[in-house]
Amino acid sequence: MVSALNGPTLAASRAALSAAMADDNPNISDDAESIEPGEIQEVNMEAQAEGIRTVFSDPTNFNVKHPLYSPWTLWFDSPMTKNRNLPQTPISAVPQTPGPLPQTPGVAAAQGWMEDIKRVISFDSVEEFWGLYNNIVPPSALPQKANYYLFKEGIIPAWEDEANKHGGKWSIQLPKDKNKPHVDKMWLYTMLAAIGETFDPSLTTLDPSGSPPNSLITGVIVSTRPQFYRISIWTRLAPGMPDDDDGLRERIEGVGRHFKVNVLGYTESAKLAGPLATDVEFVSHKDSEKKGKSKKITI
Ligand code: MGP
Repeated sequence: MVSALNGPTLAASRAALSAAMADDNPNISDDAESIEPGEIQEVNMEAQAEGIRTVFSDPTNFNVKHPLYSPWTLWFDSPMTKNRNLPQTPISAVPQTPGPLPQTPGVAAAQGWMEDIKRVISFDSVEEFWGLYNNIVPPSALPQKANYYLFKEGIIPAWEDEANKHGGKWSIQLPKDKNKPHVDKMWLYTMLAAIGETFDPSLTTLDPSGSPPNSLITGVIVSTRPQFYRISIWTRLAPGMPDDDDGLRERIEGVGRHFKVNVLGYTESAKLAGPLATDVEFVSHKDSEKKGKSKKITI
Protein backbone atom coordinates (compact mmCIF):
# COMPACT_ATOMS: atom_id res chain seq x y z
CA MET A 1 0.00 0.00 0.00
CA VAL A 2 1.35 3.46 -0.84
CA SER A 3 1.05 6.18 1.77
CA ALA A 4 -1.08 9.24 1.04
CA LEU A 5 0.29 11.19 4.00
CA ASN A 6 2.29 14.33 3.37
CA GLY A 7 5.31 15.70 5.24
CA PRO A 8 3.55 17.71 7.96
CA THR A 9 1.15 14.87 8.66
CA LEU A 10 4.04 12.47 8.98
CA ALA A 11 5.76 14.82 11.37
CA ALA A 12 2.47 15.03 13.26
CA SER A 13 2.24 11.25 13.44
CA ARG A 14 5.70 11.05 14.87
CA ALA A 15 5.03 13.82 17.39
CA ALA A 16 1.86 12.05 18.50
CA LEU A 17 3.73 8.80 18.93
CA SER A 18 6.43 10.56 20.98
CA ALA A 19 3.79 12.28 23.11
CA ALA A 20 2.17 8.96 23.88
CA MET A 21 5.53 7.45 24.79
CA ALA A 22 6.29 10.28 27.23
CA ASP A 23 3.60 9.19 29.65
CA ASP A 24 3.59 11.05 32.92
CA ASN A 25 0.38 9.72 34.37
CA PRO A 26 1.09 7.32 37.20
CA ASN A 27 -2.42 5.96 36.85
CA ILE A 28 -1.78 4.54 33.40
CA SER A 29 0.06 1.27 33.02
CA ASP A 30 2.81 1.26 30.43
CA ASP A 31 1.60 -1.85 28.61
CA ALA A 32 0.48 0.08 25.53
CA GLU A 33 3.84 1.82 25.30
CA SER A 34 5.94 -1.27 25.68
CA ILE A 35 4.34 -2.92 22.67
CA GLU A 36 5.13 -0.17 20.18
CA PRO A 37 8.93 -0.15 20.24
CA GLY A 38 9.12 -3.94 19.78
CA GLU A 39 6.80 -3.79 16.79
CA ILE A 40 8.76 -0.96 15.22
CA GLN A 41 12.03 -2.84 15.37
CA GLU A 42 10.61 -6.01 13.87
CA VAL A 43 8.97 -4.28 10.94
CA ASN A 44 12.07 -2.26 10.16
CA MET A 45 14.38 -5.26 9.96
CA GLU A 46 12.24 -7.08 7.42
CA ALA A 47 11.21 -4.01 5.54
CA GLN A 48 14.67 -2.67 4.94
CA ALA A 49 15.78 -5.95 3.43
CA GLU A 50 13.12 -5.49 0.74
CA GLY A 51 13.52 -1.74 0.17
CA ILE A 52 10.37 -0.96 2.12
CA ARG A 53 10.52 2.26 4.12
CA THR A 54 8.17 2.44 7.09
CA VAL A 55 7.22 5.64 8.89
CA PHE A 56 9.40 4.42 11.75
CA SER A 57 12.57 3.97 9.71
CA ASP A 58 12.03 7.00 7.47
CA PRO A 59 9.51 9.50 8.86
CA THR A 60 9.52 11.73 5.78
CA ASN A 61 9.84 9.33 2.82
CA PHE A 62 8.12 6.15 4.00
CA ASN A 63 6.37 4.15 1.30
CA VAL A 64 4.14 1.72 3.21
CA LYS A 65 1.27 1.91 5.67
CA HIS A 66 0.58 -0.60 8.42
CA PRO A 67 -2.98 -1.85 7.93
CA LEU A 68 -5.28 -2.23 10.94
CA TYR A 69 -7.38 -5.40 11.42
CA SER A 70 -10.33 -3.40 10.12
CA PRO A 71 -11.19 0.17 9.07
CA TRP A 72 -12.64 2.57 11.66
CA THR A 73 -14.76 5.72 11.46
CA LEU A 74 -14.66 8.68 13.82
CA TRP A 75 -17.97 10.43 14.56
CA PHE A 76 -18.51 13.56 16.61
CA ASP A 77 -21.29 15.61 18.13
CA SER A 78 -21.42 18.64 20.36
CA PRO A 79 -23.84 21.51 20.93
CA MET A 80 -22.16 23.09 17.84
CA THR A 81 -23.25 20.28 15.49
CA LYS A 82 -26.92 20.45 16.41
CA ASN A 83 -29.31 21.42 13.60
CA ARG A 84 -26.54 22.20 11.13
CA ASN A 85 -26.06 20.60 7.76
CA LEU A 86 -22.32 21.15 7.53
CA PRO A 87 -20.01 19.07 9.69
CA GLN A 88 -18.74 21.18 12.59
CA THR A 89 -15.81 19.08 13.67
CA PRO A 90 -12.92 19.86 15.96
CA ILE A 91 -10.38 18.93 13.30
CA SER A 92 -8.25 21.42 11.45
CA ALA A 93 -5.73 19.75 9.19
CA VAL A 94 -7.35 16.44 8.30
CA PRO A 95 -9.61 16.29 5.25
CA GLN A 96 -13.13 15.34 6.28
CA THR A 97 -15.17 12.79 4.42
CA PRO A 98 -18.77 13.16 5.51
CA GLY A 99 -21.17 11.04 3.53
CA PRO A 100 -24.70 9.68 3.63
CA LEU A 101 -25.49 7.02 6.23
CA PRO A 102 -25.90 3.48 4.89
CA GLN A 103 -29.63 2.76 4.55
CA THR A 104 -30.06 -0.42 6.62
CA PRO A 105 -33.19 -0.96 8.80
CA GLY A 106 -31.21 -0.16 11.98
CA VAL A 107 -29.99 3.08 10.50
CA ALA A 108 -33.52 4.15 9.51
CA ALA A 109 -34.71 3.48 13.08
CA ALA A 110 -31.88 5.58 14.52
CA GLN A 111 -32.41 8.52 12.15
CA GLY A 112 -33.47 10.99 14.87
CA TRP A 113 -30.60 10.04 17.16
CA MET A 114 -28.06 10.26 14.32
CA GLU A 115 -29.21 13.68 13.09
CA ASP A 116 -26.64 15.67 15.06
CA ILE A 117 -23.83 13.10 14.97
CA LYS A 118 -21.39 13.95 12.19
CA ARG A 119 -19.18 11.45 10.43
CA VAL A 120 -15.66 12.90 10.49
CA ILE A 121 -13.25 10.50 8.78
CA SER A 122 -12.46 6.82 8.18
CA PHE A 123 -9.00 5.28 8.35
CA ASP A 124 -7.50 1.84 8.03
CA SER A 125 -3.83 2.21 8.91
CA VAL A 126 -1.66 3.01 11.92
CA GLU A 127 -0.20 6.04 10.13
CA GLU A 128 -3.61 7.55 9.34
CA PHE A 129 -4.69 7.03 12.94
CA TRP A 130 -1.72 9.04 14.27
CA GLY A 131 -2.21 11.73 11.64
CA LEU A 132 -5.82 12.09 12.78
CA TYR A 133 -4.99 11.93 16.48
CA ASN A 134 -2.48 14.74 16.23
CA ASN A 135 -4.91 17.05 14.48
CA ILE A 136 -7.91 16.61 16.68
CA VAL A 137 -9.00 18.53 19.75
CA PRO A 138 -8.44 16.28 22.79
CA PRO A 139 -11.38 15.43 25.07
CA SER A 140 -10.04 17.69 27.84
CA ALA A 141 -10.45 20.70 25.51
CA LEU A 142 -13.89 19.81 24.09
CA PRO A 143 -16.96 21.81 25.07
CA GLN A 144 -19.48 20.32 27.49
CA LYS A 145 -21.95 17.77 26.09
CA ALA A 146 -19.63 16.66 23.28
CA ASN A 147 -18.90 13.07 22.23
CA TYR A 148 -16.32 11.31 20.08
CA TYR A 149 -17.50 7.95 18.74
CA LEU A 150 -14.86 5.69 17.16
CA PHE A 151 -16.69 2.78 15.52
CA LYS A 152 -15.83 0.00 13.11
CA GLU A 153 -16.56 1.20 9.60
CA GLY A 154 -20.11 0.31 8.59
CA ILE A 155 -21.45 0.36 12.17
CA ILE A 156 -23.18 3.56 13.30
CA PRO A 157 -22.93 4.66 16.95
CA ALA A 158 -26.54 3.77 17.74
CA TRP A 159 -28.28 1.00 19.68
CA GLU A 160 -30.42 0.40 16.59
CA ASP A 161 -27.53 -0.73 14.34
CA GLU A 162 -27.70 -4.47 13.60
CA ALA A 163 -24.25 -4.89 15.18
CA ASN A 164 -25.27 -3.15 18.42
CA LYS A 165 -28.89 -4.13 18.96
CA HIS A 166 -28.09 -7.25 21.01
CA GLY A 167 -25.11 -5.66 22.73
CA GLY A 168 -24.20 -3.43 25.60
CA LYS A 169 -21.47 -1.22 26.96
CA TRP A 170 -18.75 -1.08 29.56
CA SER A 171 -18.38 2.44 30.90
CA ILE A 172 -16.71 4.47 33.58
CA GLN A 173 -17.65 7.94 34.73
CA LEU A 174 -14.81 10.12 36.01
CA PRO A 175 -15.23 13.47 37.83
CA LYS A 176 -13.91 16.28 35.63
CA ASP A 177 -11.91 18.20 38.21
CA LYS A 178 -9.67 15.27 39.20
CA ASN A 179 -9.40 13.68 35.76
CA LYS A 180 -8.84 16.56 33.35
CA PRO A 181 -5.06 15.88 33.33
CA HIS A 182 -5.61 12.16 32.64
CA VAL A 183 -8.63 11.89 30.33
CA ASP A 184 -6.74 12.48 27.07
CA LYS A 185 -4.34 9.64 27.71
CA MET A 186 -7.17 7.40 28.93
CA TRP A 187 -9.05 8.08 25.67
CA LEU A 188 -5.90 7.56 23.57
CA TYR A 189 -5.24 4.19 25.21
CA THR A 190 -8.89 3.22 24.80
CA MET A 191 -8.70 3.97 21.07
CA LEU A 192 -5.39 2.09 20.74
CA ALA A 193 -6.87 -0.95 22.48
CA ALA A 194 -9.87 -0.82 20.13
CA ILE A 195 -7.99 -0.48 16.84
CA GLY A 196 -5.30 -2.91 18.03
CA GLU A 197 -8.06 -5.42 18.99
CA THR A 198 -6.64 -6.04 22.45
CA PHE A 199 -10.05 -5.87 24.20
CA ASP A 200 -11.19 -9.14 22.63
CA PRO A 201 -8.11 -10.85 21.23
CA SER A 202 -10.08 -13.76 19.73
CA LEU A 203 -10.37 -11.66 16.57
CA THR A 204 -6.71 -12.20 15.94
CA THR A 205 -6.86 -16.01 16.08
CA LEU A 206 -8.25 -18.02 13.19
CA ASP A 207 -10.90 -20.66 13.84
CA PRO A 208 -10.62 -24.05 12.05
CA SER A 209 -12.72 -22.80 9.14
CA GLY A 210 -10.05 -20.18 8.50
CA SER A 211 -12.20 -17.11 9.13
CA PRO A 212 -11.51 -14.88 12.11
CA PRO A 213 -14.42 -14.66 14.57
CA ASN A 214 -16.16 -11.30 14.87
CA SER A 215 -14.65 -9.16 17.59
CA LEU A 216 -17.07 -8.34 20.42
CA ILE A 217 -16.13 -4.67 20.13
CA THR A 218 -18.14 -2.39 17.85
CA GLY A 219 -16.89 0.99 19.06
CA VAL A 220 -15.60 3.25 21.83
CA ILE A 221 -16.93 6.60 23.01
CA VAL A 222 -15.71 9.50 25.11
CA SER A 223 -18.29 11.96 26.41
CA THR A 224 -17.81 15.31 28.14
CA ARG A 225 -20.55 16.38 30.53
CA PRO A 226 -20.63 19.44 32.80
CA GLN A 227 -19.15 17.60 35.77
CA PHE A 228 -17.69 14.38 34.46
CA TYR A 229 -16.16 12.47 31.57
CA ARG A 230 -17.44 9.08 30.48
CA ILE A 231 -15.51 6.51 28.43
CA SER A 232 -17.47 3.57 27.02
CA ILE A 233 -16.70 0.36 25.13
CA TRP A 234 -19.63 -0.96 23.08
CA THR A 235 -19.96 -4.71 22.58
CA ARG A 236 -21.82 -6.66 19.90
CA LEU A 237 -23.40 -9.06 22.40
CA ALA A 238 -24.53 -8.88 26.03
CA PRO A 239 -25.24 -11.64 28.57
CA GLY A 240 -28.95 -12.50 28.63
CA MET A 241 -29.55 -11.19 25.10
CA PRO A 242 -30.05 -13.30 21.94
CA ASP A 243 -26.87 -15.09 20.81
CA ASP A 244 -25.69 -15.39 24.43
CA ASP A 245 -23.65 -18.56 24.93
CA ASP A 246 -21.79 -20.31 27.71
CA GLY A 247 -18.55 -18.42 27.37
CA LEU A 248 -20.04 -15.00 26.66
CA ARG A 249 -20.21 -13.61 30.18
CA GLU A 250 -16.59 -14.55 30.75
CA ARG A 251 -15.58 -12.94 27.46
CA ILE A 252 -17.51 -9.76 28.29
CA GLU A 253 -15.92 -9.64 31.76
CA GLY A 254 -12.51 -10.05 30.13
CA VAL A 255 -13.20 -6.91 28.09
CA GLY A 256 -14.12 -4.95 31.25
CA ARG A 257 -11.10 -6.21 33.16
CA HIS A 258 -8.73 -5.31 30.31
CA PHE A 259 -10.31 -1.84 30.17
CA LYS A 260 -9.96 -1.24 33.91
CA VAL A 261 -6.49 -2.68 34.46
CA ASN A 262 -4.50 -2.46 31.23
CA VAL A 263 -6.11 0.54 29.57
CA LEU A 264 -7.09 2.80 32.48
CA GLY A 265 -4.32 1.60 34.78
CA TYR A 266 -6.33 0.76 37.91
CA THR A 267 -5.78 -2.35 39.97
CA GLU A 268 -8.48 -4.98 39.56
CA SER A 269 -9.62 -4.58 43.18
CA ALA A 270 -9.79 -0.76 43.09
CA LYS A 271 -13.20 0.64 44.12
CA LEU A 272 -13.84 3.65 41.96
CA ALA A 273 -17.45 4.66 42.64
CA GLY A 274 -17.93 7.93 44.53
CA PRO A 275 -19.36 11.39 44.04
CA LEU A 276 -19.77 11.78 40.24
CA ALA A 277 -17.70 8.61 39.68
CA THR A 278 -18.76 5.07 38.83
CA ASP A 279 -17.01 1.74 38.85
CA VAL A 280 -16.32 0.10 35.50
CA GLU A 281 -19.87 -1.14 34.78
CA PHE A 282 -21.58 -3.13 32.04
CA VAL A 283 -25.19 -2.53 30.99
CA SER A 284 -27.00 -3.99 27.96
CA HIS A 285 -28.32 -1.44 25.45
CA LYS A 286 -31.83 -2.81 26.00
CA ASP A 287 -31.54 -1.86 29.69
CA SER A 288 -30.08 1.56 28.80
CA GLU A 289 -33.08 2.16 26.52
CA LYS A 290 -35.51 1.35 29.32
CA LYS A 291 -33.87 4.02 31.51
CA GLY A 292 -35.18 2.34 34.67
CA LYS A 293 -33.26 0.04 36.99
CA SER A 294 -30.82 -2.07 35.05
CA LYS A 295 -28.86 -5.23 35.71
CA LYS A 296 -25.22 -4.21 35.94
CA ILE A 297 -22.00 -6.20 35.91
CA THR A 298 -19.26 -4.41 37.82
CA ILE A 299 -15.54 -5.06 37.57
P1 MGP B 1 -26.46 9.44 26.48
O1 MGP B 1 -25.92 10.65 25.82
O2 MGP B 1 -25.84 8.13 26.13
O3 MGP B 1 -26.52 9.55 28.05
O4 MGP B 1 -27.99 9.30 26.15
P2 MGP B 1 -26.23 10.74 29.08
O5 MGP B 1 -24.88 11.29 28.87
O6 MGP B 1 -26.51 10.15 30.41
O7 MGP B 1 -27.31 11.80 28.78
P3 MGP B 1 -27.17 13.29 28.26
O8 MGP B 1 -28.58 13.76 28.22
O9 MGP B 1 -26.31 14.01 29.25
O10 MGP B 1 -26.55 13.22 26.91
C1 MGP B 1 -28.92 10.33 26.36
C2 MGP B 1 -30.21 10.00 25.69
O11 MGP B 1 -30.00 9.99 24.28
C3 MGP B 1 -30.79 8.63 25.99
O12 MGP B 1 -31.57 8.61 27.13
C4 MGP B 1 -31.61 8.35 24.75
O13 MGP B 1 -32.84 9.06 24.82
C5 MGP B 1 -30.76 8.97 23.69
N1 MGP B 1 -29.84 7.94 23.09
C6 MGP B 1 -28.62 7.61 23.52
N2 MGP B 1 -28.10 6.64 22.71
C7 MGP B 1 -26.78 6.05 22.83
C8 MGP B 1 -29.03 6.36 21.77
C9 MGP B 1 -29.06 5.47 20.64
O14 MGP B 1 -28.14 4.73 20.35
N3 MGP B 1 -30.21 5.48 19.91
C10 MGP B 1 -31.28 6.31 20.21
N4 MGP B 1 -32.36 6.25 19.46
N5 MGP B 1 -31.26 7.17 21.25
C11 MGP B 1 -30.15 7.21 22.02
